[in-house]
Amino acid sequence: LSALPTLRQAYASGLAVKPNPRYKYLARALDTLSIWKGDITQLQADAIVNAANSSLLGGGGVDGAIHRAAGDELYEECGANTGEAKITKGYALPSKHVIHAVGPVYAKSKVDEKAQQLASCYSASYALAVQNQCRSIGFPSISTGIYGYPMEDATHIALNVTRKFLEQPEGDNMERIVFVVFSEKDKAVYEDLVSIYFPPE
Ligand code: AR6
Repeated sequence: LSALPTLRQAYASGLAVKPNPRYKYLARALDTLSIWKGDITQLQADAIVNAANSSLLGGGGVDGAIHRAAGDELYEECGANTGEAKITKGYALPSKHVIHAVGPVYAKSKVDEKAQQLASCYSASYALAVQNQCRSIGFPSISTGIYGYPMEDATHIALNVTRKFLEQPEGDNMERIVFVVFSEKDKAVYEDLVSIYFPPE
């Protein structure tokens, strides 16, 4: 984690700014957030979030990668509903915990419902992280792979929920939040939108 540049460092090295007057400078966030292109199974944090399905028995995408890297011990019997999350140990992963969040399958005809479910994945993940004394957490871009959620819309939701979390007292103990992206294209989306929610000083 200490190797990943924080948002403050990213701004200092020239990350472009797209301000939104709705959100004021939130000093702590600049030292808390990172956007990192990489494989989430390599991240060493107190918790990584998995983009799971309701069976919580593994699947493809990031879920498959996490299950392969964690080993056979990672297996949750009872499932979870869309928008919910469950926590397990990380087993062979470098991270201590895995938070299995069940994102929505995108559908254009139900945008509001899908957005609420995706927001609930992020807030439920933060709540579990806090309950389990996690001080660092890595998120993949939930629902934007196999589940088809448009990347930009999903990123607005991830950043907005994160902003709200860091504004609440519950967020006080969270020291590092890493948005793990899997492609340069996805990284550009995060870098483009992050300053709307987390403007520089
Ligand atoms: N590290 C970080 N991000 C990754 C990794 C990785 N190792 N692998 C993929 N991504 P997806 P979903 C990115 O499809 O859309 C599974 O079968 C990927 O580029 O993993 O929520 C589950 O069991 C994308 O941006 O998750 C469910 O059935 C993001 O992670 C279903 O897929 C999410 O893509 C969930 O679909």
